[in-house]
This record gives sequence, C-alpha cells and structure tokens, in this order.
Amino acid sequence: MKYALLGDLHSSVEDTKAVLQQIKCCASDAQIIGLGDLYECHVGKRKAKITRDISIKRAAHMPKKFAPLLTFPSVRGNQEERIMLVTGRNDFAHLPEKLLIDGAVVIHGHQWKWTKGWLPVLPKTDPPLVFFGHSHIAGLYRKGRPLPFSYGEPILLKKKRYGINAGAVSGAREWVLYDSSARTVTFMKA
Ligand SMILES: [Mn+2]
Repeated sequence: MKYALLGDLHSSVEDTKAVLQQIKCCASDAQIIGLGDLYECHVGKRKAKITRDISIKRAAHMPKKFAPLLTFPSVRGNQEERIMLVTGRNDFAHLPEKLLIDGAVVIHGHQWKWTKGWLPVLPKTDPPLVFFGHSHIAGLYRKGRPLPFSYGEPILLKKKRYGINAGAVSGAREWVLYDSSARTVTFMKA
C-alpha cells in the first residue's frame, strides 16, 4: 500500500495545490493522509489562553478555495485545536488525534515534547513507525538522531523504529511517499 503524507498546510492554497498536483502525477495510486495543521490560526499561543468565543473568521485563515482541496483524511494539529479553543466551536472535533495506517502511526507532533533544538522526543508507538509534522523540518529520525536523506530518493527502512517528519506544505511544498510493502520512504518537494 502506498501513502502520500502531507502536513502543516497552514491554509496555503497555492502550496497545497502544488503538492496535490505532484502527488497526482507521481503517486496517483497513493492514499493521501494529512498530518495536521491544515489551517492557520490567527491567534498566537499566549493570546489563545485568554481569547474565547471569537468568530471563526477572526480565529482562522480560511480562504474559500482551501476547504475544497481537503478531500483526504487527516489527524488534528495544534492549529485546529487552538481554533476550536478560541471560537468555542467544534469544527475539527471529528479529526482524530491519531490514525493507524499499514505498518505506521500518524500523529501531529504537538502531542509530545521537543528539544530546544527542535528535535522530536518521539513516543514509543505501536507499530514503531511514526509519521508526523509540526516543526516544519523534514527529517528521518532513528534513536533520537536525524539521518541523511535526499529528496526524490527512496530510503529502505532497515529497522522497525523510525520517526518521519514530512516537513511542511506551507512555504516548503514538502511531503513524503511511504510504500508499506517495500518499506521505503521518499521525501518529496514540489
Ligand atoms: Mn503544528
């Protein structure tokens, strides 16, 4: 089974379109899965603590052409959670915190700790392969350390436990192709 994983879209119409176009041409047989932070929240982390019941328009960047692009399942990111917090609405409550795909777990990275240098302190998931977003830094992690990768070149996963940050759609047009039968991941950039 092939999966195209993309996250941190932050309401970017043009970047999302570019990534979806590349998936359509290079991996048309892949199931698309979202890693969260689909939308951009206008309210910062600190201000969100005291902001309540504001309109969705004030809380989030929601360009009309964006929602129709979201035709795939996704987990919930911190942006979606913050939008719900400051509006008191439940627009994203249906998005799960975690998704299981063939041989891997999909979670947004705000659910665990990060080091000061933005290295993920990954949870021990089952299955041990975890795909995530959050820091907007694409990376393949093994035992807490990043391993080298080149865009467009498939990497064979030799061990069981890895963390894969697909990077960001917004501003970087990054995504990851995962082939669960071949056990390969390919970092992509549109
Ligand atoms: Mn995030």
